[in-house]
Amino acid sequence: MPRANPFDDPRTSPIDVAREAAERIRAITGVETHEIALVLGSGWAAAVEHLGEVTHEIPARELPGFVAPTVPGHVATIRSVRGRTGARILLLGARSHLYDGRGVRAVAHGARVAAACGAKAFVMTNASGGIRPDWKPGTPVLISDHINFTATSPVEGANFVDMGDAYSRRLRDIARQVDATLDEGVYIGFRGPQYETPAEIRAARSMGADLVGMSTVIDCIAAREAGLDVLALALITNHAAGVSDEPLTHDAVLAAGEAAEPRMAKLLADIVDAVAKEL
Ligand code: 8IG
Repeated sequence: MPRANPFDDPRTSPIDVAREAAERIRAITGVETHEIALVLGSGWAAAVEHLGEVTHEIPARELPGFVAPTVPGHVATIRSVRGRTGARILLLGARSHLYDGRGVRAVAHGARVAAACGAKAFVMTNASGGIRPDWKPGTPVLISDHINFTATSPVEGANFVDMGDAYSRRLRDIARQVDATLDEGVYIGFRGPQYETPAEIRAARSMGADLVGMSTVIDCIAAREAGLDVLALALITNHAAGVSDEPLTHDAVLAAGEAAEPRMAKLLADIVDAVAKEL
């Protein structure tokens, strides 16, 4: 039997669920404040080796609001890391996506737990499709802004969250101090899980999108609502539909991610160190 989803009851505040999870994390780790929270998407898992020392590893099912992920290549634990600079890093596995069908509250949970753990910076990574033809699979890209094309929001009630600096310019500048060659672009978030049609990608391009995926936008909005600074790094693992002739398969996406993983791991760990020094 799967565990009951606390978000199914509309009377339960998702902020309270996040606070409970954060209290459990504090009790288990003895760490009062995790300054940085980090979400590792597909292709980014190897970064753990470089970040520092993993001091605690908590199965997702032991924390309110988290469940094991449904997709191979996604991880199911929440880890506490003592970073190379001494900063405490909360590593959030068990990310939910809209296509998992657990609702928008489950998707927003990681950002809310990060905020409840005292984080100032919320660093997300993902694998994305490239709309710009010059971005070959294996290219890392900074997300500079997003188009939320999911037709939903994690914000509940009339809270008019400012999204003017959704992907912190300051944090992007810090990332570029680590790697000046990092390109940046506008991410469009679709619900999925089907990939887009070529017509949808042409529409996305004409709206101003440079890369496409099924994560990140909801988490970003929840993070901004909670007052976190957001940095998001995408690994381009495929050309989006119609950008090249190759068919789009999850296996090919995973393979491209794996091939780039050692490079991405070092890059991400260096960026996290640089962010930690500037907190
Ligand atoms: I990796 O081409 C990855 N994730 N929506 N489209 C969407 N999500 C993706 C894609 C893509 N590639």
